[in-house]
Amino acid sequence: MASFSSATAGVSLLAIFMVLQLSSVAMAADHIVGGDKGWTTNFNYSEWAKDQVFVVGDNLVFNYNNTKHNVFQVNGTMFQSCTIPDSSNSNQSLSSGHDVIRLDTEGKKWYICGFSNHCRDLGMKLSVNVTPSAASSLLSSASLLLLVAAMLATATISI
Ligand SMILES: [Cu+2]
Repeated sequence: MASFSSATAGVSLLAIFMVLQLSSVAMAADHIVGGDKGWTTNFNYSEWAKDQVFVVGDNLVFNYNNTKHNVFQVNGTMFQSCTIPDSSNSNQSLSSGHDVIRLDTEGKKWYICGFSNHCRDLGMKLSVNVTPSAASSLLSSASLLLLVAAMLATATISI
């Protein structure tokens, strides 16, 4: 009976540990676009993005002077050619100066500044590749480990 309760305690502890680890992994990261420089002219955003891992659930944070810049999410073709979306379609433009964009889906996303030649000539274009959440794959490996732990516990009890 004593070995049963200690095994149960061991499995419970393991389960708690797994849940804690899972929640830290699942926590969304904020990516401050351009770091301290923010969203501005003459900054290499492809260099900046290259060193980051963007995961579904993370946020992109655009900090900028909203009298000089804004943020448009565009498609790949518009990104390449720096085509600014029709200004009558104003709901596509973000202009608060502190915009937080949640990366809800995986795949490529493109952002440009809609002010004059900022995208075309001054480098205000950002492309990110969003990868699937790590939590879902980790969850299955965690439950597998729990299963193994439960089996070991059962084996201990039967001895
Ligand atoms: Cu701009």
